Amino acid sequence: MAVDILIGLQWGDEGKGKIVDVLAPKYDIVARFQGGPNAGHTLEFEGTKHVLHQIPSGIFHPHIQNIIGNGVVLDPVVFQTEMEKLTARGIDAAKNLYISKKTALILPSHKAIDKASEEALGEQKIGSTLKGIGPTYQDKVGRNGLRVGDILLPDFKERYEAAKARHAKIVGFLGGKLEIEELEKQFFAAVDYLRTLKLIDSEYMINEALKAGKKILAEGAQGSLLDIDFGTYPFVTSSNTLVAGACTGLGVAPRHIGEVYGIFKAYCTRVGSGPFPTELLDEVGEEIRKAGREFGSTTGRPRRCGWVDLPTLKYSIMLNGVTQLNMMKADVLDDFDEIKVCTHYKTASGEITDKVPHQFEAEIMEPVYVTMKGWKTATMETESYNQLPQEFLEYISFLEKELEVSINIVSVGPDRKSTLIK
Ligand code: 2SA
Ligand code: MG
Repeated sequence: MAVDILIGLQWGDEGKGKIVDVLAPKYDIVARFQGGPNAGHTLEFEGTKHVLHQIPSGIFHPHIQNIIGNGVVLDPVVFQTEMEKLTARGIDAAKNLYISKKTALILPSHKAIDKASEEALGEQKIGSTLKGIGPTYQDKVGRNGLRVGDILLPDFKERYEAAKARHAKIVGFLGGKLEIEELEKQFFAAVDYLRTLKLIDSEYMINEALKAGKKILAEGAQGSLLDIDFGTYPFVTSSNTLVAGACTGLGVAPRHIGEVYGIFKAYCTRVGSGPFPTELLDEVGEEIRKAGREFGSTTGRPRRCGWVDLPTLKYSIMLNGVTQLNMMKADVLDDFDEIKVCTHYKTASGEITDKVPHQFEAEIMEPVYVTMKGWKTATMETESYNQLPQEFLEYISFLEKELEVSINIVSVGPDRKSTLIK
């Protein structure tokens, strides 16, 4: 048996939450392997919208066990709030949730460092969600971090105080001040709550499940272009968002990786700073933002919008070994006369390439577009893949030919039922 993985191929917000929700019934376990409360996975069904930040999207299915893996960074306060929201909706989340003892803990002082470092960067800021992601991963890699399992130790409070004292110095160095009394109260209350849950060595759970023939889905957060190694550095998040991250973030050997679902939007968005070659700063971009309701589901920030970008998509497909593609939010393009597809970039020296450069800005890459005819038809009510308008099917075929991977699912609306399978 294998672990299938679902990965965002752009800068996040591709609609991963929706696809996990659609695929989930086939799986016994859904696991998160990286990222933390910076993620916002939106699911809509039965007329209600649900946003998950840290809890795997399998939680809405009572037969699925959900794992927060060791590669994740967990904020106990955000987590508790999320759990309470689920309980209020009648979901017994605690019953089906397992958290790795090796998961990194986000402390209130990590959030203070995040804020102080962004302020210190000024114009050069990353556009972080300020959830403490970067500083928590820094502590993990720097071998200073606290982990979920530590809350079970008798000296947890002392460990916490030592970390906080160190963080106070960092915040001071960055020109800020550590003022977290209120947040600390919430933190310790949430840690008490966390202690009541199933804290386990989840690498055993997953590998035993594999042996027993269970089906596992790993749910990526953010997107491939925000990967710490291969993304648009330094405008990235602090984890490996690629398939490889699922191996280290869950304790799964590479030979157990099965299907890789690559999720992308029929256009492209980015939230936060950094290069975005196909960004539309005109009314077309504005139209996409409006039609696609493109606002950050964690921070509410307006997302930058642009046309689909094939060189970066090819890059993500290559790095992840994508076996099938899922194209999301295609209905957002319903009203456009023309739809553009960036197939290549033009460099400062006039060279045409479909390779992603080391640094976009330094190499002054301009998008080269192919223009396609829009379908100008409302697609949300479409009942099957083959009933999609002709121009829509041509758009799909063009992308499939360029990307050399089949587009097996097309989504034409936020609801579970607006999902067309080839
Ligand atoms: P961070 O918070 O330090 O990891 O931010 C670093 C960069 O990664 C981007 N990032 C994201 N991009 C898209 N979606 C994300 N999740 C939320 C959403 C974001 C929101 O679902 O909409 O609500 O604003 C996400 N999380 C991190 C971030 O913008 C920085 O560029
Ligand atoms: Mg999101």
